[in-house]
Amino acid sequence: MSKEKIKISEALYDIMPPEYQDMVEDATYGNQDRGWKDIGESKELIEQHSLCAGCPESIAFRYILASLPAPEDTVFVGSTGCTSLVFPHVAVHNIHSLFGNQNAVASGLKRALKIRFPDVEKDVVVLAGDGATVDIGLDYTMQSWFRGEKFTTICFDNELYANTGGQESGLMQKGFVAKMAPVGKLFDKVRLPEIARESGCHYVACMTVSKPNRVEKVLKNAILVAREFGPTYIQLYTPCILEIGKQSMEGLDEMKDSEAIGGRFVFKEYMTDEVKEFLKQKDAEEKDRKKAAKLAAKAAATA
Ligand SMILES: Cc1ncc(C[n+]2csc(CCOP(=O)(O)OP(=O)(O)O)c2C)c(N)n1
Ligand code: SF4
Ligand SMILES: [Mg+2]
Repeated sequence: MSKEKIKISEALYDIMPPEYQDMVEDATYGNQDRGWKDIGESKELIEQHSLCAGCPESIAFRYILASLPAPEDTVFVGSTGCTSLVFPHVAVHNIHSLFGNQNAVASGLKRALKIRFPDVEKDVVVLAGDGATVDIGLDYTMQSWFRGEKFTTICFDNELYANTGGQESGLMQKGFVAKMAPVGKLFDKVRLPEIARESGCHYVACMTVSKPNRVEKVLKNAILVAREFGPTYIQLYTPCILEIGKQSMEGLDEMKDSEAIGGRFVFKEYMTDEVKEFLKQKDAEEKDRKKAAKLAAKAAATA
C-alpha cells in the first residue's frame, strides 16, 4: 500500500482545493493499521453526507471506508437508493450501476482489473440497499455467488425501499406497515445470509453497526477472504429512522437493542473450515507484525 497514487503534482499543488491538499497530507492510505478509530482524524473518508441527520447508513459508511485494507486499490460498486447519495462525497473510486445490476457490474469489473493489473490486488466491493440486493437485483446477486466471483457484497438492510418513500422489500419483517405498504408485510423476512451461504459465499456475517470494532474486523475478513477464495457477504442492519419513527439520536439505540441477546440482529458469522484456518493464520501474522513494530519503535526510542 502507498500514498503514491494520491500524490499531487508539484506544479498543480497551489491550485488544488485545500480539502484535497488536506486529504493527501493526512490520508490514512498506506497505513496498515488504519481502522474506524481514524474517523475524525482523516479527510479521505466522508466529510459530509446528504442522508437524513442521524441516519445509521452514514456511520456504517464511515466505519467501512475507514476499515478498508487498501482504499487506493478498492473500487465500490453502488446502486440507486439512499446509499447512492453518499458516494459522490467519498474519496474512494466508485461506480454507480443501474438499480439491481451491481453484482453483474462488479463481476465484470473484478475480472477486468485482474487482467489489467495482474500484479496488484484490486478489491471490488458492492455496497447497496436491500431493495437492490434482494428484490430487484436478486438474480444478479445470486448468479455472482454461483459463479464464485471474488468480491465482497455488502447490503445495507433498512428493511424497505427508503429512497422512494417506503415500499415493502423482501428483507422487511413480517407484519410491518410502511408509508407505501399500508397492508403490512405478509411473509417473513427473506433469509439472505442463509441463501448466501448455500449459494457459495465463503464468509457471511449479519449484524448491526453498533459495534465499530466488529464492523472493522468483519469487513477486513470479508475482503481478505474474497481475494483468496471467492464471494463474501455482509448484511448490516442500518434502520431507516424516518420510516420507523425514530429521532436522529435514536438510531444507535435501535441497533444496540436489535443486536442484544434475543434481538433480531444478534451477530451471526459463517465461514468454511478452510477460511477459518486462513483467518487464524492471518490473525497470527498480524499479531507478529504488530509485536515487531512495537519492539522496533521501542528500540528506536532508546537508541
Ligand atoms: C431500474 C430502476 N428501477 C427502479 C428505480 C426506483 N428506485 C430508486 S431507489 C429504489 C429503492 C431503493 O431501495 P433500497 O435498495 O433498499 O435502498 P434504500 O433507499 O433503502 O437505502 C427504487 C425502487 C430506479 N431508480 N431504477
Ligand atoms: S430515508 Fe431513511 S435510510 Fe434514507 S437517509 Fe433518511 S433515514 Fe436514512
Ligand atoms: Mg432499503
